[in-house]
Amino acid sequence: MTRTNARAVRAIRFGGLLGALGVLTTPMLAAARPTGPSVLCETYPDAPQCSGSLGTCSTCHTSTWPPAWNGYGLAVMAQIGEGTFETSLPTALRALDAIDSDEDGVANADELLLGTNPGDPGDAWPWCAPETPTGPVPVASGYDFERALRRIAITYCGRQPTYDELATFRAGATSSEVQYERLHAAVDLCLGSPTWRRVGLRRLVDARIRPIGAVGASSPVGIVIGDYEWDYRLFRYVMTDDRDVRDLLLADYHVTESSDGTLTRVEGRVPAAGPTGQPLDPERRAGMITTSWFFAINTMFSAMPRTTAAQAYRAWLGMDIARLEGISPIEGEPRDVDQRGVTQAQCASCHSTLDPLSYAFVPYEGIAGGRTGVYDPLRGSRRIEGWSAPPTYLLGEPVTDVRDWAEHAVGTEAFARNLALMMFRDALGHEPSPSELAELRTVWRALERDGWSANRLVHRLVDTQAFGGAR
Ligand SMILES: [Ca+2]
Ligand SMILES: [Ca+2]
Repeated sequence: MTRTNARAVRAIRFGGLLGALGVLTTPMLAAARPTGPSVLCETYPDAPQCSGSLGTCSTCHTSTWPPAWNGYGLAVMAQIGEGTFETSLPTALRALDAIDSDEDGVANADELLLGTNPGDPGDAWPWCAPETPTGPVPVASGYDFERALRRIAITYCGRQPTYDELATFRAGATSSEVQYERLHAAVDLCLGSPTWRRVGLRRLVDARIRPIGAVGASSPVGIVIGDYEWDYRLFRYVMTDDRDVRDLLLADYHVTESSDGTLTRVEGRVPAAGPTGQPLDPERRAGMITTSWFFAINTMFSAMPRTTAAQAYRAWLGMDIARLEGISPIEGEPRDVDQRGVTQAQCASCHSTLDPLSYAFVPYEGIAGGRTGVYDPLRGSRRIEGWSAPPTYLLGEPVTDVRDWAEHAVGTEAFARNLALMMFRDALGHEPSPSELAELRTVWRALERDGWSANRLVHRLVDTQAFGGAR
């Protein structure tokens, strides 16, 4: 902390909250702290926002530039004592555990551990507030097998169960063991159905691939920037038949489809006259984050592929830097390699994470006709003056290239959490509540033990109270 900031912080501490308000609105004296979320997570390792993720600046901030704090953030700043921000923050946080800074009826520490925002009165779980009568708390009171069966049929078979199916399910099912076996047989049946393999999985990944029909391979106006069907086929292939889901980021192959829907792996490059092929050598490939469509739609014409790295981080690790998630600043960054002014305070808090996350993607072409998505080690020096290929970092770890980026990524809890959340939202249509998230944690933590199979993940999801609990 600079001497100026230390003075500001002392002024806040001794001046109380109203005094703090005056000081904090002076940008010269106070700034958003990108290290805040990681220190908060070290202090509250069991907070849901810290499990398989890095926390978010919005716990304390309403804005990082100009820096603005919510009521909780202001209270925290008022508690900061001597020493650096990082060393005094844990004590400051703990001092406010029993306080209800946003006056929504739930104490700060309880909010952090339940996954709601202690600085936002509109964000609280109603059953946590004391004015709410105890119960009905969403706690297990049994499991409704028929309810789960209906959800399985709709989510994975794309339809309601038929009268005959329900009758068969009920017939002679005198024990929960029998119902359990029948339920999981239905899961296997639906996950193997053409509806799930061809339609459901496409829907599941739409937001991550971001197809744009107007410029896809079947462009009605003849402007083609890439063919996202490669992306859909790869996703569907990896997510079926108990394959290793880490191939979402590690696949060095492509996938074709026959007319009967059979997906087949193909090796090497896929040549094409325009941008519809896959031009990368296998050693430059990293699954969904190195398809030619991925570079076309994200890098586009930019020299510095910040959007590309941000999308890889958001889509496959579940952290959205634009929403101040996954901030993991690197010392000396951003160095502003392309003179975009990202070292200015309003940009630096995100770009100290984003820029070093992006450098490894620089050698991959964006939209460039027949060269779309090619790997060109000289691209950086061609496109960025004074390019020196600075080191790339993912979650604070140095990585050598995009392949290494992907290998680090699939080893993080964030990768497994993101997959489990993707399946949860698809099946239940909402974000997990605190108790559901706690349950879901056991689902994603079993992924490695289950051989990294998406189908096994669905079976575990079906077993949760969130999926089939009686309500
Ligand atoms: Ca509160
Ligand atoms: Ca709250």
